[in-house]
Order: sequence, then C-alpha cells, then structure tokens
Amino acid sequence: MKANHLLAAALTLAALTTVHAQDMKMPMKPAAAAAAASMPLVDGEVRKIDAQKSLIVLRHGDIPNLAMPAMTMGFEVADKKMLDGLKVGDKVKFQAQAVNGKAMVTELKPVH
Ligand SMILES: [Cu+2]
Repeated sequence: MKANHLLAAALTLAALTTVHAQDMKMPMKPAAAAAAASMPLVDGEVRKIDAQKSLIVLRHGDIPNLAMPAMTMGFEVADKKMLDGLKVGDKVKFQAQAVNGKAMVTELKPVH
C-alpha cells in the first residue's frame, strides 16, 4: 500500500513535470521573438523627466507595435538607469511595450 502510494505520487509528479515542460516550450518563444523583431525604435523627444518615479514624458512618433499615433505622453521606464544623463529637449530612440496595461519604455537611447 505504501509502495503503491509512493508510485502514484511519483507518477503524478512526473506527469506534472512533463506538462510544465511542454508549457515552457509552447509557441511562446517564437511569438515573443517575433514581437521583439517587429518592435521598431521610435523617435522621441524628452519633454519631462521624473527619475524618482521612473517616469518620462516623450513627444513621440508612431509606435506601430502599440498601434499608437504620434503624441506627447508619459511612460514608465523599465529601468531608472535609462534616465541617467537625459534632459528635457534631448532626442531619443526608444521602444515601448504595453506592460500590465501601461505603456512602458523598454529600450531608450539618446540620439546625438
Ligand atoms: Cu503615445
């Protein structure tokens, strides 16, 4: 009885592990890679910076991956360090993604 119980537990664990492994390999990877590849750098100009809140206001061009036309708006930045050395008026190239329903800058580089 005890051995059967252990065997059942082992089989259940194996089954869970297999399912989990398949989940990890699912089409997620190609889809994510395709999304990254189709994510163009967008032109922007810095209008405002709030480093403490990791916020930046950008006047930006079309953002095709967010289906967003040109406008001026605030973004969160994925990493505060992106704001280092930036100042209002700087021209930048950036990528933005929708993260938890918010527009987030995931890549940002100054244009000189
Ligand atoms: Cu916008």
